[in-house]
Amino acid sequence: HNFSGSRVSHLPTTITILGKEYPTDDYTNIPDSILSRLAPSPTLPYTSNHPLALLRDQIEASIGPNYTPIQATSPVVSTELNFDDLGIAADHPGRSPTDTYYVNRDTCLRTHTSAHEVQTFRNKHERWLLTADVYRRDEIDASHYPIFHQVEGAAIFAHEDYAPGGKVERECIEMERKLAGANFEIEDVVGLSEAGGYQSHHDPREAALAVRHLKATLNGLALDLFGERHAFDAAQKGGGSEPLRVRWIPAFFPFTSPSYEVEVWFRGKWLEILGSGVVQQKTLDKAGVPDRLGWAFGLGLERIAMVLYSIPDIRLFWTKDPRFLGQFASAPTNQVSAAGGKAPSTKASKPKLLTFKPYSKYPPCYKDVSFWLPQERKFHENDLFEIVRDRVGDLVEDVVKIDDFVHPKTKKQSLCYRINYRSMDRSLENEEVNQLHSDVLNRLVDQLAIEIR
Ligand code: FA5
Ligand code: MG
Repeated sequence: HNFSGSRVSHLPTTITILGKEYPTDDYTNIPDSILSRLAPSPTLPYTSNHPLALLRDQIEASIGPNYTPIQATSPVVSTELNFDDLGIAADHPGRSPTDTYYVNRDTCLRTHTSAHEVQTFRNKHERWLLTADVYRRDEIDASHYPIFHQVEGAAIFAHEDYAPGGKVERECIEMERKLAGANFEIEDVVGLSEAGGYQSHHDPREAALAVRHLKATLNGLALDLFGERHAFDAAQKGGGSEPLRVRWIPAFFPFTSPSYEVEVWFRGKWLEILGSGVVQQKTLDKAGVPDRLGWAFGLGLERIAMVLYSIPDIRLFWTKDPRFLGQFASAPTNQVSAAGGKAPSTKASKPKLLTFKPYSKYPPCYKDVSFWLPQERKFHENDLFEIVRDRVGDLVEDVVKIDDFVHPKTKKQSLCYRINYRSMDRSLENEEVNQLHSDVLNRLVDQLAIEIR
């Protein structure tokens, strides 16, 4: 059952993570490059002047004081919390060791913030926003990184709150009134059945009201995050009054029904910002709050920050280069106005329109690796990416497959990948790149049993 080619060879029988010892097994696949960066709580979204922190602040401000902000703890979670409690079946592709980092068969690095839904509801939080670092084995390019950050938001209510004229309805009316006055266009691309339909044990009137509350809340968030920026861009182009467009697309998540993805039309593209839906009652039962009904969403901070602040490469979030961080210093909060009095705080509005000015790019240096696949075992390209990441770290910009063919006689399959080496912060020496590349080749041969051509 050795699914993962990059499983550490000569694996010790236990590993220690954040001071705790775990037994290893045939699922264990966390490389040192990841282990060395695990922390007892998320860091970047709580680092002052960091774009992820600015964005988290904006999200918390937009969703409002009714929602408790929660900073997650250790990323090490049980597979029960990350998958089983959320109805993610044992054979779901996201659970494969090619996609998930496992400490062992029962323990993994959280792949999403939804891993904390059951605990957070169990702790009697009814409206909350939880921020965490999440981990996924994935490809290598300007928009993928094995560690990224999500914010999970949720609201659950008692049945009495769903009564006609009750709390939920009143809040919907208030949020919708605000949205009606904005330059905003909402497209519901979605049929209820495509989105999974209401859960059979829910009162359809209550479920419909939960969806209405979810939509009003997240449309408000989209408008707060993108509206001003969008209007500013349009004015720059002399356009002026183009509305901000948001659309709701049917989606599937095992832990919500109905389920939606929200996209925003921004700079000529539909940008997916989050997944959401009405929480499966099984999750709430598991959390000990079977008498509640409500919604949840999960969004990725990096993707939104990259678009909002024009950050061209996801590796930049990890740099300590002052040419990056210096650009995100918040506006002073107690400026003195021309009239002599204290001006109102500009903290909330200034970073929103901040645009990163890229500093010069250092020269790239690419190297190709061509190889025959072994016939006796499965190859998954995430294993190759992992080996490159583990050795090269942030000095790899992307890895792209450039050739794939099967030899007509031997039936052996050949692949060729191009590894693009480039630092964000400095010029790489030839010798350094040669050394990195030769180490990568050795590890690929060693761990994936491939044959270099
Ligand atoms: C989830 O992770 C669900 N847990 C979201 C959810 C929560 C649904 C609660 C329903 C209820 P997904 O894998 O699509 O779903 O990721 C959610 C968001 O995270 C995406 O919309 C995207 O903004 C971001 N995201 C996903 N993968 C990446 C990635 N590799 N890099 C950066 N951001 C990502
Ligand atoms: Mg998705």
